[in-house]
Amino acid sequence: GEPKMKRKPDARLTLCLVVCLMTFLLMPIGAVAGSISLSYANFPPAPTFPCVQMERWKTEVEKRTNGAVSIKTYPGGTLLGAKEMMDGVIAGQADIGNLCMAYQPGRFIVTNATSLPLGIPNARTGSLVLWDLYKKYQPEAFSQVKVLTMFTTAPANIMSKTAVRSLDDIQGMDLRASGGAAQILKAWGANQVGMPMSATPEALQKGVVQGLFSSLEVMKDLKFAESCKYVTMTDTVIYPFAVVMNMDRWNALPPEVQKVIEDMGTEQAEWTGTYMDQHVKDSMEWSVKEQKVDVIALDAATKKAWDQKLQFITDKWVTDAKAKGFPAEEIVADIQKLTQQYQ
Ligand code: 3IO
Repeated sequence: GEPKMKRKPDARLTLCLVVCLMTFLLMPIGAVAGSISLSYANFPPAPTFPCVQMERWKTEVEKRTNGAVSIKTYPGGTLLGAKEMMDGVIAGQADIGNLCMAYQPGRFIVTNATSLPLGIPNARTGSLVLWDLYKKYQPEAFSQVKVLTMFTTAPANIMSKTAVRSLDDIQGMDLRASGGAAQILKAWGANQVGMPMSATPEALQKGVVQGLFSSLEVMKDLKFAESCKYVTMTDTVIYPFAVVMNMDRWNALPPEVQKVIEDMGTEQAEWTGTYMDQHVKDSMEWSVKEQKVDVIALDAATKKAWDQKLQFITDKWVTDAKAKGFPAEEIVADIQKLTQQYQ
């Protein structure tokens, strides 16, 4: 088989050359592979949803710019931590950063209104509502950066080491939450402990907190099901996130690259919400099956009593936000209207 053996590599080489040539000819002018390199910082560990969406965005941007842009991702707070994300991106310590707006409640007033108890039912709806709200109000809080996309978690529930079946059970319990969700824990009588998600595994392990209030995909992604054997279903509020880019780095991008990235804003919000909603289901299936987690549903009367405790929160937010000059009632009405539209 000598002659046969020889023909094979030749054919392959020809094919390779043709493909390379075609790829080169199809590349937009100026698109030299990897000529633009961007860093992307993220605060939680790699298996969590903010990092999964980051990797998806990286892959898509690299593909859609034909390799002109290459993105180096930094999960786990290795480039910027949870609370330094916004200022770090403004200062150019990272080109792009993903932040949870709940960690700075007073800084992102308009967008954090999505974490009022207004009944956003899932992450897909929440993400599309938040992104529309951002585009409509273009809040001053983001004037120093380019916002690439926004998304939310699924609604928060209580994950705890001991069972929470009633308001009595939750009184004085040390539970971790941030931002809008923190106020809700307080309203129910828990001892709310504030910290970013990235600090929570250690706090649970050391016994600083007895549980947390967040979306349930972390039961699997951060293995909380190993210590929190109870989940109380409250489906109360979402946590809002933003992906922001350093303004000078954005302005320096070629227009065709800017277009690829801008065209992905809504798509990435929806992709992340959809991923989150599915992943919550997967996480809870695993938690119940493999980790023997007990899922507690509140009966109608109990749920009503819990919800009643939250009624003052939106009214208080409206009063405070109005005093600061925001069109607070309009913002709340928009969130409600958009929620209806997308759900
Ligand atoms: C979150 C933050 C980082 C990684 C996974 C996460 N799942 C839900 C959140 C929401 C949040 O920021 C928080 O602190 O509960």
